[in-house]
Amino acid sequence: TATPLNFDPGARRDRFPTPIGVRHPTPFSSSYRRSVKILYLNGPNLNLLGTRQPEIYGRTTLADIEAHLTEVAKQHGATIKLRQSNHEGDLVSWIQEAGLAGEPIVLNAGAYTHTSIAIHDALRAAERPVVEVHLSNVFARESFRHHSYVSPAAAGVICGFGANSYALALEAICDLVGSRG
Ligand code: CA2
Repeated sequence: TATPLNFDPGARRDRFPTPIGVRHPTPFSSSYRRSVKILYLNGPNLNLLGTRQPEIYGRTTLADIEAHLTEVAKQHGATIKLRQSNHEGDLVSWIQEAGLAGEPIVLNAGAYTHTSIAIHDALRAAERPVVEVHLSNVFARESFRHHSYVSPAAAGVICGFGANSYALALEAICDLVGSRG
């Protein structure tokens, strides 16, 4: 029977030689599973969360969200890194870094969701699992929020559940990358 071209069981072993007498973990053994790092990226104005417009975005701050996600991620055998920037280029650079590091991405690009071809291109180039999140239900708001440049490059979208959208996205991305603790 033919071996798939992309299947190379010796590849890890060659790069990380196993000392004699030590059983090397295989993709099928429990000790092989490394903790997945999930990158949470947040776009413009999301640093204001919890301090302005609570009727739309709630009273939870980004720091509160980060603390909660850190705890929940542990139960999934994952870790999270949360970043926020008001600058489009920062988000593009962080997406590129995630691509190189092999990190899955949860992205709330804020208003750039509706405008940024640069973020769309970066997500496509990164070739990583992406879950798009929004605090508000963008489809129940102005029509200019109904189009997303992120969605076509994402596995799925979660919106409208306030801060809980971020926790639901953690479930979704862990499911996508097979991290179950
Ligand atoms: O609902 C979301 O998560 C949004 O991504 C939030 C963006 C908006 O442009 C998107 O259409 C939907 C706006 C983020 C602004 O965040 C603020 C938070 C608190 C106070 C003021 C702004």
